Amino acid sequence: VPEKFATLGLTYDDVLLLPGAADMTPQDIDTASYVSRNVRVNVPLLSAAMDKVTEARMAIAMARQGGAGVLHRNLSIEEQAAQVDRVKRSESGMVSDPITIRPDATLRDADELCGRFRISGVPVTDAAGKLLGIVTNRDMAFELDRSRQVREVMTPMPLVTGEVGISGHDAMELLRRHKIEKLPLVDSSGVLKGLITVKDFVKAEKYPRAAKDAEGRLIVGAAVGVAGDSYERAEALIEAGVDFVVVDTAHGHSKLVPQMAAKIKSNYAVDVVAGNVATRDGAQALVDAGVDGIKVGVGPGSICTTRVVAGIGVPQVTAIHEAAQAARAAGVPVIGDGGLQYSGDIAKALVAGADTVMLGSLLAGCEESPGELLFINGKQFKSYRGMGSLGAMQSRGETRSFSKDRYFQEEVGDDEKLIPEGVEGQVPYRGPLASVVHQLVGGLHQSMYYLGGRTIPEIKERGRFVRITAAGLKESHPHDIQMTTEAPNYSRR
Ligand code: RVP
Repeated sequence: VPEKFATLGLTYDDVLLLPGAADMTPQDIDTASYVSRNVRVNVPLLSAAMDKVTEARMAIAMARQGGAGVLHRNLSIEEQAAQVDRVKRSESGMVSDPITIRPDATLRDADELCGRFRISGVPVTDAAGKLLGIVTNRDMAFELDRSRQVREVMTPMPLVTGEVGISGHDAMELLRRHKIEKLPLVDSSGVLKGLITVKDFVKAEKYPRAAKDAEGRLIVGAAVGVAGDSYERAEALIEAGVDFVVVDTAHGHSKLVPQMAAKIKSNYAVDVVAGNVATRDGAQALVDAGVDGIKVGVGPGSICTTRVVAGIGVPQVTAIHEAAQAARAAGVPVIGDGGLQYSGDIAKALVAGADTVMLGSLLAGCEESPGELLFINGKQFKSYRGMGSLGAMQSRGETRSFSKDRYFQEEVGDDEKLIPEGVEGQVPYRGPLASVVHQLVGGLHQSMYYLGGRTIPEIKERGRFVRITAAGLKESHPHDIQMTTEAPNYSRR
């Protein structure tokens, strides 16, 4: 008979990391890690698949900072796939499948296209894809009659073009020499094959740590469920170029999750992350299903009430450590999802066995998260809520909620009968993501130096914990002082 009581469950506030010998300099530190078997990031941070945290804008910002966003799924398949598309097109060495327009389209059409994709000009092609010209802001700005055709105002061929496969350096030279912003790439028969823009070079310099795929496009993940048309959702996301699909449920140790993961994997060469689990057995079941990453966390989330509503969960440091026992042996990366409050919690999660962490509340207050700024008593906030909260699960008018099945309540017809497992609220406004990530990654650098590890695999190997008491936790936080100035990385909760 198995033991009735598992080991003592510990979480972030129950432990500290022991300082270790550091035979290195802070400059040696490298924070790169893996989200899943084939998806590498430069900082081990993911933004949560929640409707108040990650849409395209946050995902773009996260990838530019070196991590990745996981697009939430509380919206239609078309909308979510369009967001993947926006991230994948946002920045790249070369756009391999550029947006184009036909010569008989109107300027109004061109305006609409540029607005939708936030671009400043579009190559003009015929039905066979042959490049006829380019229409940019410069061609369009002074044209009052928006019903005129693109062919009448475009800059026609011959244009300065490059060959497919041109080096970044040569492309930049051409842009510079001809003082142009866009370089279409064509094959020997004049068919448009790609586009290089000056903006991409500027961004590459501005975001040197950006997490990118083999083609230089930003990395992005997206969540799917297990019910209804979830498989069609996965197909649409993959079609749009998503780097990893996350089979996202509150109970990953249920047969539907490995089934969905296996179905996607058997048909597509895309990384599939699945979760959430909080035990070794739960992780093993996902390893056996062949997943590429395992997401760990049942109940640690700041907005989560699963542990009180259902009495279920495992304190997060123990959950990560247990799950990692199964995952590590199989070479499957682990994501520590939820419950992080301070930068120091990142290193604790990694030493416990995670490869990356997923953040909700720490990022919900950023400029780039969905939702308006709220002003309350002169202070700025942004709203944040659990995906299992009433607000997120309720259908509003015409809009259907797609997050009910995360909590197995797809079949509940009447919104009054839902059993919420999350709450709704607000978090302080924190400004642009870049400054928040700067503090989080800076804190992680400090942790790694104290631990004496150059890389994340090294700190996972070498890091040791000490368990602390309530008195130890009190000693950890500022004490015996009345704080007068907010630190950018510390506020008491
Ligand atoms: P936190 O960072 O502590 O805010 O936690 C975020 C995580 O909480 C999410 O990534 C998700 O796993 C979990 N979550 C989201 N909604 C709910 C809920 O309604 N219970 N929980």
